[in-house]
Amino acid sequence: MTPKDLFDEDGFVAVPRFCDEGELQTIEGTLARFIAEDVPGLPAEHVFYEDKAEANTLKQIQRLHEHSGFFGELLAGKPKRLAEELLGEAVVGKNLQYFNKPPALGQATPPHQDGYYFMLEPCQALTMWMALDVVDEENGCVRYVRGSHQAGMRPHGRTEILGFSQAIIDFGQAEDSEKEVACPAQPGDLLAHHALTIHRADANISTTRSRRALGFIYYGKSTREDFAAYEAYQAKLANELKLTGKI
Ligand SMILES: O=C(O)CCC(=O)C(=O)O
Repeated sequence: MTPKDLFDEDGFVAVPRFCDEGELQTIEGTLARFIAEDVPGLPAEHVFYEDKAEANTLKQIQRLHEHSGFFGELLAGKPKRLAEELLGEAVVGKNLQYFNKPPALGQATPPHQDGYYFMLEPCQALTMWMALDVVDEENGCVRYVRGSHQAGMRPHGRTEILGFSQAIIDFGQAEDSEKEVACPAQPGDLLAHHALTIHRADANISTTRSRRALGFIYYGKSTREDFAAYEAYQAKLANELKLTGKI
C-alpha cells in the first residue's frame, strides 16, 4: 500500500526517517537559536509554557513560519510536497508549530480533531507531526483512532489545557479504545493525519526525557475557511488566557 492508500484508509500514516541526520541537525541548531534569541520577543499568544515563570517549561510555539525565514522555507518545502500527495490536491501551508512535553510536567493532549479548530468547509486539511526526540508511551506518544476521519466531526467542548482549548466531549466510547493506535517515533520520523482523525497523547511521565516535535498544517486548495469565526475565536481565547494569567 502507498502512503496515500494508508492515509485514506486509516486517516493517518507514519513515514519513518522523513528527515535524515543532517536535516535534523540543521533544524535543531536553528530551533535552539530561535528559542534562545527570538522566543522572548514573540507575542504572548504564540508562546505557551507549562509555567510561564520557568523558561525551561516551554510547551508550544505557534506560527514559527512567520517568525523565521528558515521555518518559512521548511513549511513550503518537503512536507508540503508530501501533503499534496496525501491530500490529492494543491495545498496551502498554514502553520508550523513547535510542541514539547517537558519531563514530568508535560500535560496530556486531549482527544480532538484538528478540523474543529480549523473551521473549514469541506474539512480538507492535514497535519504532520515530526518527532525531534525519541517518543514512546512513557513520554506521551501520539495516539490515533484508526478510521475516525470517516465518521465526521465529534462534539467538542472547552478545556483548561493551554494550547489545546477544545476536546471531544464524548470520547472514550468502546470503538475509540478498540481502534486506538499508539505511534512511537524516532527523531526525524513523521506522522501525518487527516484533520478529521481523532488523536490524543498522554502526559510525559518520564522525569528526564523531553518530548519535542514540529507540527506542519496544510489546507487543501479546495476548502473554504470561515476566517471571521476563526479570528473571533482566537482573539477571545487569547484574551481569556491573558486575563487568567496563563500567557
Ligand atoms: O504533540 C501533541 O501531543 C499533539 C499534536 C497535535 O495534536 C497535532 O499535531 O495535531
